[in-house]
Amino acid sequence: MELTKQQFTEDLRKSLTQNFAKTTKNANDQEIYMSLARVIKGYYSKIWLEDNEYKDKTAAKQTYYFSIEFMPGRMLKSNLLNLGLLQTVRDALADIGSDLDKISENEQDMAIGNGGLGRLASCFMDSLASTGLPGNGNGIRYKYGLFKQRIIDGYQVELPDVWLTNGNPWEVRRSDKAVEVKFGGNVWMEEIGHGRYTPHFENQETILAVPYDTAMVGYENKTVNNLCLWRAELPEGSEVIHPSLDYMQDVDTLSAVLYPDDSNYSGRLLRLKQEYFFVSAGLQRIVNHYLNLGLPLPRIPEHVAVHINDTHPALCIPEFMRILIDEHEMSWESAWQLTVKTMSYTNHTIMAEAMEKWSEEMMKSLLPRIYQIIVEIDNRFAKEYIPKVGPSLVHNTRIVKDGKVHMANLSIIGSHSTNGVAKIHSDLLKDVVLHDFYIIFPERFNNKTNGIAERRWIQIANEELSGLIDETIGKSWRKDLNDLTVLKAFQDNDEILNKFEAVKFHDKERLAKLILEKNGITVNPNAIFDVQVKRLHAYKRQLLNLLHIMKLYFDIKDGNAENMVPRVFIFGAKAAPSYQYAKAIIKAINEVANMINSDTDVEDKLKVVFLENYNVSLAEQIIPSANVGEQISLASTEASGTSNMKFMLNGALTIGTLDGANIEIKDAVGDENIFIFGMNKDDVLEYYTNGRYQSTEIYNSNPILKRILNAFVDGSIPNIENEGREIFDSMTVYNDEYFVLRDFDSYVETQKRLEDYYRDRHAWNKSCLLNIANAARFSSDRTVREYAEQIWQINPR
Ligand code: GPV
Repeated sequence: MELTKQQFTEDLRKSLTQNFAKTTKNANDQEIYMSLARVIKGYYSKIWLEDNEYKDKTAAKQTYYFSIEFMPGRMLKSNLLNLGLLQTVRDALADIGSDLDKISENEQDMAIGNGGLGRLASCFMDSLASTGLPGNGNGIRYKYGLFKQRIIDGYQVELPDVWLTNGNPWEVRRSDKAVEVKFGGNVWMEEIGHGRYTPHFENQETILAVPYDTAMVGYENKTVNNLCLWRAELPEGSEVIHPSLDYMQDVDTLSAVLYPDDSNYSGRLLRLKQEYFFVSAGLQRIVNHYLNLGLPLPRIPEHVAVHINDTHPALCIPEFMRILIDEHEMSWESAWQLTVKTMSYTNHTIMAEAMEKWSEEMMKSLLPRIYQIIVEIDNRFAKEYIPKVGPSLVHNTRIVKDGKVHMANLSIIGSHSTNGVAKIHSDLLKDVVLHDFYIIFPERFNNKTNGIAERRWIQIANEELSGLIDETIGKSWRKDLNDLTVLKAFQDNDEILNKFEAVKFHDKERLAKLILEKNGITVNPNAIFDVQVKRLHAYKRQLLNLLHIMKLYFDIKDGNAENMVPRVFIFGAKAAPSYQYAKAIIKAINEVANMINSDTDVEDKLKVVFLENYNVSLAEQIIPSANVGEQISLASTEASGTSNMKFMLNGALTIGTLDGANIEIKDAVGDENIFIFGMNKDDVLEYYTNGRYQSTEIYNSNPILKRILNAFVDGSIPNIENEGREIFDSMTVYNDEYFVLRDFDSYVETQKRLEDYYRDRHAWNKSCLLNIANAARFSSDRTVREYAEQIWQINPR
């Protein structure tokens, strides 16, 4: 939008006076942040209103992306960038003696997600709006987001994330759009003539769902979509005359906390309640809005697409059926057709421990009517498909069996599209994990490789690199990332390559400063910055990284590291609070770090840094300064990964396995510009089928590994008596579930090759440039366009 510095400064002054009775002279940064946010909200609200009117007028089809997690991070700079005001506001603030970056730090990260899945949802929100696609989010407004992590004595300690205390200036509470969601009680069917039945209910618990809307502002266009987050409240009025304390507490806890488990199924009643809560509220709002436009219900799939982000919102399927059948007297057959047409589903993992399977008992008592509908869906599925494909395939794919409701099965059977999040992952779904479904519904399966919102991950996170790209190839890449390919023309231009190297060096200096402030460790910006940032999981193999660090440490101690290129290993990772093993790894990383960083033999050849409380805004500081991104999951376990794409876009080289999107990154950049090691998925599957892996054989025959692993239990690494034993046993007694020892040698060799390559500044810088130049296909703009065309059938404005 058009705005002068003067106009903006005037608006900010007004806002400060109106909201805080302050001036630009005596306001503190928090007050400036709040006032500034309100001014910005004022700017985009006109566009928001206008786009809502446009959407209603045209009734064009819209997508509703249901996700139990979102991770937008900070909104201030993102909104400024997308409105085209970043520079104007930065300059205007500087004029009044303020600094936008400092002001921005007063915004609490909106961290209502765990990791990749939640961040993907937010990248999609940005990309939907920025490509002009009508697509909205639907989720939960958790009072407490993902816990804050402190490291105390090397241990992870969790603190509550109280992000709403100062208020959230971006959200709009819409009490007029509140709906009721009902739980428990008894349900029975009564005949209403002509063989039709209708459900009757008693003793249900009613909870009020109130939506809080947040504008998702598109990049320099007219689109503003909505992120709708639901809060549980006590319904006012007649139904509940004397609410019991228990009931009031129930209501309060429902939307209080995000479950802190990533890629892990918890099975708790409250979680099921959360799932139904935001699903029911979201669908009610959608149907109400649709009917208010005067459109006929049987045509709803022409106007509405509902996306189920992993199985957490899978109850969309029976709930949509309930609304159509019970509330709008539609026949089962018609309702089912509409449901399958409206729904689509993304699977984000093949790991068994993440698969949601709710106990029938729990489902029946918490959601009696929904349970009935699920059983009916299941019976009809069996009846229809046993004659077509035989009893054994149907048994394998049934929704209700062994006393459990299988949510992935429900999602596939009740939707028209099931996609994985990278080629290898989608292939594994078709060929292995969901093979039986693939035989029954081959046309439903497809791939949508993940992507990232380049606006946040380069334009905001790396302004200096963005500026250099502008200078080199012009600014058009900011609108269309494909234009980055123009950079290829400069791959042998040393003058340009040196400029890119200089920017990376500045980024590293900035991170070095942060590391000194936060951890008190001095790191050398000339060292290789080697970064692994992601949730802590055994399958992601942070331990493999740590074992290699120990190898380098012993090399130094043995005097075998004369010519070693100095390295700084940087970690950021949260462990689920109840995930013992992951917490043991965090402790081990921190103790190894202390040991190495305080050893005077090491000098600045090797440093290890664990940055606490990894989150979106910390990622924005870390990723630009990486030389190397670690993507070292066991092949076949990481569905896609998305930090791999962020590193690439910021000119870091990947060291990784043939897993997830690493494979497509390799295809995009070519073998010379990525460091691949370890087993591939077929090697892994082969071990699974022949069952012949013996980690102790490797332990006993590899003296380097033996020495490293022994250091975990013989006191060489101090202060990890219990954790060291747990890790040692996992590698030996428990047979190394994720083949860390099996891939160790290959990893070490590849790290060595990487180090040698780094010495060749021209070759290295060229590879970095080629990573940036080929990053466009990992833009989430590309991803959402594919969803829009191939799954949702929605069009850009
Ligand atoms: I399931 N993922 C996640 O962050 N949380 C989950 O509960 C589940 C999956 C992740 C995958 O692990 C990543 O490989 C993937 O890139 C990401 O989802 C987005 O698709």
